[in-house]
Amino acid sequence: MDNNKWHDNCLLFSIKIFYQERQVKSISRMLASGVFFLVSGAACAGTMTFNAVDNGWYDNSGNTSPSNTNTWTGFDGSSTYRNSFYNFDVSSIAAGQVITSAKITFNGNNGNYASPDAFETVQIWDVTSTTPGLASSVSVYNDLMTGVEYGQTDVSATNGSSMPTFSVTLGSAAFADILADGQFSLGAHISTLRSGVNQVLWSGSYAMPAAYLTVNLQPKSVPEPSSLALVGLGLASLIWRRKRPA
Ligand SMILES: [Ca+2]
Ligand SMILES: [Ca+2]
Repeated sequence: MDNNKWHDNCLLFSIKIFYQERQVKSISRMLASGVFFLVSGAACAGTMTFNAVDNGWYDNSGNTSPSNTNTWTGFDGSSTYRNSFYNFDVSSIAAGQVITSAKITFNGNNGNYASPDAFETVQIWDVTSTTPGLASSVSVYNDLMTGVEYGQTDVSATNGSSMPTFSVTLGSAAFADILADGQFSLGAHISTLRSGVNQVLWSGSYAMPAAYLTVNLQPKSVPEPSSLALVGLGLASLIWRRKRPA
């Protein structure tokens, strides 16, 4: 996918340095490079980011509009409540990967903060029903604010101003769901709504994608015993070569 970025260059870089140093007949430099390989490999985790492939809202009557990318979330002050959804294609995460952390980031300047309140609390929920955004459904609306809550944060802005950029860290309960089947969805719900007052986030928004998912992965291939063995093998071959009759 074009919008995925794989940052694991640090491990490749350390392997390259290690093999370059193998050409140098210096035991101390090779030892140093082996240590560098181990330390840098262990310190470099992979990060993948995924732009939402679809986003939108469901209202409390179950209505959604499949072509509408507006993520209006909250209460219109009279009778309509909306939760928003965010779908991600995470199929490019290789099998067997281990997630160490994840978060969703909402892009700023996407509609307005339309609430007289100093802050609103945004909760991020799991999605276990059908993929949101395809058809109207009251059960999808409910799914976007029930089940497993992955995380929440308070969002502050002046009434009527542009929405800020902000992130919500997803708890470890989300990790297995991200890895489950290549498709991952999140629901956003405001838990600080009071009656009779318009309280809406992303009012008048239109961005596609409205958000992106960041997933940090354990380094894939840092088998410390075998890299130690590589260093040992290199040392053994150097010693053998030095002991050979000229
Ligand atoms: Ca749910
Ligand atoms: Ca409120």
